[in-house]
Amino acid sequence: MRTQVAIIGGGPAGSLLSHLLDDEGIDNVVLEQRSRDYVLGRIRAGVIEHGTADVLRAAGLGERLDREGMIHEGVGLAFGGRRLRVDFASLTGKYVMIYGQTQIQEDLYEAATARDARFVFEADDVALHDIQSESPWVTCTIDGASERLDCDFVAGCDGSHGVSPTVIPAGARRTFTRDYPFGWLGILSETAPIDEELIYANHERGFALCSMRHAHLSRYYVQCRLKDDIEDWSDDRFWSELVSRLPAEATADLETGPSIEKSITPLRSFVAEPMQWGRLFLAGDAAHTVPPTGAKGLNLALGDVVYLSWAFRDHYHRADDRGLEGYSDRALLRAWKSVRFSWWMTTLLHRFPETDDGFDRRLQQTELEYLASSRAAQQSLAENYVGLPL
Ligand code: RFL
Ligand code: PHB
Repeated sequence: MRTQVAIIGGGPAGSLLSHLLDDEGIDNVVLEQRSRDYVLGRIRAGVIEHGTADVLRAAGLGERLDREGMIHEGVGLAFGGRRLRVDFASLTGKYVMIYGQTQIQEDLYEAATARDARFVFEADDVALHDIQSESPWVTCTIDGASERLDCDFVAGCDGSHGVSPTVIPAGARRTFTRDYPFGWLGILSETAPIDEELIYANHERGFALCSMRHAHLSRYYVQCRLKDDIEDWSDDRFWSELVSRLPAEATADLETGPSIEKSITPLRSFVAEPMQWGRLFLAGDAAHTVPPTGAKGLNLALGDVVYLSWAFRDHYHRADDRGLEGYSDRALLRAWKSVRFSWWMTTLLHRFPETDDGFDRRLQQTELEYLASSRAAQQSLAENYVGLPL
């Protein structure tokens, strides 16, 4: 096989890149390790930034988003037994949308099928070759047979456990990591959401988050210990822990029910620099991971591929390589802002019992008091939460 851009990974980043390149008439092939159903079965992000919604609409992927997605013009912060609403509309004139990563992925796969895009699922043993040359190539195993794909460029969109980032030699790469000493236990339940908007809670017992997918599907998270086993968390224990971390006024009408999904995610910040090496360009979680507290990971991944699609367009249609040459610096500048915001939200809202002698807790309480009393502080949160411009 031969193509212009070989895309490794068919998650949101790889699938959107394929879509945007096809729009520009740039040939591409997506190699995805998992099956289509497996990718669609992963429950992940739920919050779409204002600008991300615009990107999806401009790509012709806005129809179902605007039909089923919910516009949220604010978010709740619960602490010290009370609730603060940060009003995005008056602070920024923007909003976020509640629309699951699962739905975005479905829309992307449906669009790919409709335009007859070349997606190869269950591509095993993907390996990159001659990345520093002008003619890189990729090998993989499909249905037990070895295949070779020659290309001009490789886009590494294969997530935080992918193969692409490992191609860059350790000496050419610098990594920055912060592992947080806790995880999130998340459940999905077919119940009405607790409120019309999301609630992020800071509590003595730990962080909690009330989110949703639609009017009859709720997503809740509680901070848990890294060594916790999913078996330790019955649904009853989950609900009672959630209730104990939220203000009483919020839980009065909480609808509980059986969980239909339950998983534990460790929290981590990670950045690998640079995002380009020879003819390999990394995008999304392959280059950086943020803890989910700021709802940034998916948005950041999609932002990267917008930059990358512009750079490939300029390369192929305008003989202009400045976009490709500047891609890594440009994407990293934006990524670090999301890394900072996600770290700040995480530090503000979680308990750090192992390292806190009381000083950090007082700082959290003071920061939350400051937020409650300062429009400038709320505006900074709102501006980052709805998303910084591309
Ligand atoms: P993905 O989604 O991990 O996709 C990478 C794809 O590459 C495939 N792959 C390979 N393919 C071929 N060969 C290999 N060797 C391969 N290795 C891997 C994988 O199978 C996969 O299909 O990365 P991408 O596209 O960069 O997208 C990133 C997002 O998925 C991620 O940042 C978000 O889910 C993060 N995230 C959230 N982001 C938000 O913006 N808002 C949120 O509200 C939000 N909530 C969350 C989250 C992530 C969570 N988890 C489980 C990590 C909540 C949670 C709980
Ligand atoms: C979610 O709905 O899954 C969600 C919402 C907000 C976050 C993280 C996850 O910050």
